[in-house]
Amino acid sequence: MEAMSAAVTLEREGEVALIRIDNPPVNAAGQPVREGLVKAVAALDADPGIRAAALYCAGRTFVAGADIREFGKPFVPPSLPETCDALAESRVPIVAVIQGTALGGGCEIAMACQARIGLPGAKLGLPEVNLGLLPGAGGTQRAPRLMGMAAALHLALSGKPIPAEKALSLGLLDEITDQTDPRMVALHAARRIASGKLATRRTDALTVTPLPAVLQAARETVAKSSPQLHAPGRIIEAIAASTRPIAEGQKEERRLFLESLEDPQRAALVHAFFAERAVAKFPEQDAKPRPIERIGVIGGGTMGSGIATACLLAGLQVVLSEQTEDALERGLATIGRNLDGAVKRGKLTADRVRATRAALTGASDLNALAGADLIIEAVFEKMEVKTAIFARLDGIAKPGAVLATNTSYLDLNQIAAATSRPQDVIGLHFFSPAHVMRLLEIVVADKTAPDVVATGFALAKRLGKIGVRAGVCDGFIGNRILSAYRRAAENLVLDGATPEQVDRAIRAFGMAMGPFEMGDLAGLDIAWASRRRHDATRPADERYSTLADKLYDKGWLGRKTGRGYYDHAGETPVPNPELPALIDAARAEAKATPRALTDQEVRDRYLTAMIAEGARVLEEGIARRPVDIDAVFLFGYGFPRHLGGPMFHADTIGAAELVRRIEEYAKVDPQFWTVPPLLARMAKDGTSFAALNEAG
Ligand code: T1G
Repeated sequence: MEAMSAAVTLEREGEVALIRIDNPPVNAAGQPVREGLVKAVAALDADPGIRAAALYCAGRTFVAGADIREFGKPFVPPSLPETCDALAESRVPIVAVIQGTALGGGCEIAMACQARIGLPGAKLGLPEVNLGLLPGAGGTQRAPRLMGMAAALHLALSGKPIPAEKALSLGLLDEITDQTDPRMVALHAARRIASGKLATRRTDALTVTPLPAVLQAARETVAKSSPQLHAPGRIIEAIAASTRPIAEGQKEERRLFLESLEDPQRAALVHAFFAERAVAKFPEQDAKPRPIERIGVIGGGTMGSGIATACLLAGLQVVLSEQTEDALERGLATIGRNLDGAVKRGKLTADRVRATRAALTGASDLNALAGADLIIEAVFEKMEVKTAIFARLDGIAKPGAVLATNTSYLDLNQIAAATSRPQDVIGLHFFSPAHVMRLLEIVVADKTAPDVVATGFALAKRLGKIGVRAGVCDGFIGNRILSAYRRAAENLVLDGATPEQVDRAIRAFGMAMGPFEMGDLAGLDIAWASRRRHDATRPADERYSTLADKLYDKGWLGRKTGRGYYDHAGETPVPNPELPALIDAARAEAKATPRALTDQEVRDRYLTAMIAEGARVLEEGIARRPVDIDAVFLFGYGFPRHLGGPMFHADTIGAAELVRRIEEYAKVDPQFWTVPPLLARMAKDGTSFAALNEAG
C-alpha cells in the first residue's frame, strides 16, 4: 500500500492495482483526494506491469461530491475537472466501485472511469443544482455520453439521486453486485478487466445524439417551475454542448460553472445546505437522549393527529388521547387519512401500512399514557388548559418520561411549573401539517434537563425533521419574527399599499406566499387571537391597524369562510371588493397619510422588520446564532432557499443600510421602528451575521 496523498493510497496486486480513497466522513473530493488520484493515475501509467485497476472508497460511502467547504476559499490544485480528465485518459482501465452515494463530483469521478459497479443500495446523483451549481467536473459532458441527453438532463435538473438498478438501466452503471465489501469487489473487478471478462469503455470516446426538442422542453419546464433560479438554465446549456467534441463541451461547462460559482444564489444555497446541519449542533448535544419508543399524544385535532402521524411514520408506537370517544374517533380517522395520503405520496409503502396502523392505539383516559416514554400535549392554546393537563400528567407519567407541549407561543416555564418535574418538560413546536413540515422548534425552558433537550433533537432526527433550539418568549423564533413582519405589512397598508400589492411584492421576492394570502390560508382568527392576547400590554402609542379586526368582526376569516382579504369563491382568489372601504376606515382611525408605495419599498420595509426582529431574538438569546433563524425560516416559513434565509440575506444588505432604513421608517412610526442594539453595533463595527455564526 503506497500513499499517494493524505487521503489516497495505491495497492498493487500482481497485474492489477487498487486505488483507495479514505477521507471521512463522506470522502468529499477535497484537495488531498484530487492530488492523490492524479498521482495514482500517473503511477499506473508509469508501471507497465499493471493492466487494470479499481477505485474504491473506505467508509460508508463513495465520494459524496466536491468538498463544499472549499467553495469561496483560495483554490489549491489540482482541480476536480483535471482529476477527472486524468482518470478518463488513464492508460490503465479503471473500474469505479460504488457503495453508499456517488454524488456530484463523486459521480463525475465514477463517470470518468472506464467502468462502474454498484454495491447493494448504492445511489448515484448530480445534486449540484441544489447548491446553485452545475456538475462542473465533466459531468455535463460525460453523463449524456453514458446515459443519453434526456436522462442526463433529468438527473442533473432534478438533483435527486437514483438507485443502482435505475442507474444500470440508464447505462450509468455497468454492473450491480450483491457483494458488500468494496475492496473485495474492486480486486475481483480489476482482475476481470485484466482477463478480458469485464468490458470497459472510454467515456470521452462516446458520442451524444442531439435532442433539440428535449432541450427545448427542458428550457420551457425550468422557465415555468423555477424562473428565479439560475443554475437550471446553465445546466441545460452545458448539456446542450455535449454534442460537440468533448474538449469544446468541457470549455463551455467550465465557463458556466465559474459563472455559477460567483452567483450569489450559490452562496445562499450552500449556506442553506450547511444550515440544516449546523442547527443539529447545540450546547446539550453530548447528553444522552432518553429512550423514545412509545409516544403519547394528547389532542386529536389537526396538530395532534399530525404529530401522531409523524411519529407513526417514523415507526414509533403511539397512544392518542382525547377527552371523549367522539373526539377520539375523529382524531383516529384523521390519522387514518393522513396515512392514506402518506401512501399516495410514497412516504409509506403498502406493506408497512398494516404495521403502522397497528402501532396506533386510542384512549379517552389520560392514564393510558402512563407507559409512554414521551408525551406531547397538543390541545387548545390556553394556559389554564395546558397547566391543568401537565398537573395531571405529573401524577400519571412514569418517572423519566419527557413531557412536551406543542404550544406555539405560551410561556413554557409556567407550564413546567405546573409539575413537580420541570426538568422533564420541553417545548416541541411542530408546524402544520405536522407530518409534512420539516421544522421542529425545540423550546428549552429554564429548568429543562440537558438530556431532555438531547431527547428533543433525537426525536426530530427520528421523525426526519430539522430541530432548531429556541428559548422561551412569545412565539419563540419563528412566530415572534412573523408577528413583527406581519405588523409591518399591516402598516404598509395604512401607508398606501393594498394587501394585494404587498402579497405580490413579497411573492416576487421569492416567498411562497405573501402575508395576507397566508393569513387567509391559515385563518384570520389565529392572528385575531394573538392580537387580543396583546391587548392588555399593547403600548398606548403603538401604531395599530384595525383592518384585520374589521374583517374578523364581519366573520371574514379567509379561505375557511370563503372571504378574507380575498374572495375565495372562484377558481383563483380575487381581492375582496369590500376591502377598500375598510382600508379607508382603518387609515382614518390611524390618522395615516397614504401615498403610492413602490413594490421595492414594500419589500424593503417588510424584510427590514423581519431582520430587525431577528436581531432582537439573537440579542435575547432566543436563537443562539443567525443560522438558527435562517433554518427556521427556510424549513418552516417558505423563505426562498436561493436567498439563504433572513439573516444570510441581511448580510447582502448590510447592517449600516438596515439601520438607515429603520431610522427613516421611524419618522412615521417611532414606536415600532427602533434600531436593535446588535444591529447598531454591527453597523458601527462593520461586522456581519456570518461572523456571528462563525463565533458560534
Ligand atoms: N463537502 C463537504 N462536507 C460534506 C459534504 C460535501 N460535499 N457532504 C456532506 N458533508 C459533511 C456534512 O456537512 C456533515 O458534516 C457530514 O459530512 C455528514 O453529512 C464539481 C461542485 C452525502 C447524502 O451536494 O447530500 O460536487 O455536520 O450529515 O445524512 O460537480 O451529506 O458532520 O460536520 O449530510 O449521511 C455535490 C452533499 C457537491 C452532496 C450524506 N454533493 N451531501 O448524508 O450525512 S458540489 C452534494 C449530502 C459538486 C462538482 C460539484 C449528504 C450525504 P458535519 P450528513 P448523511
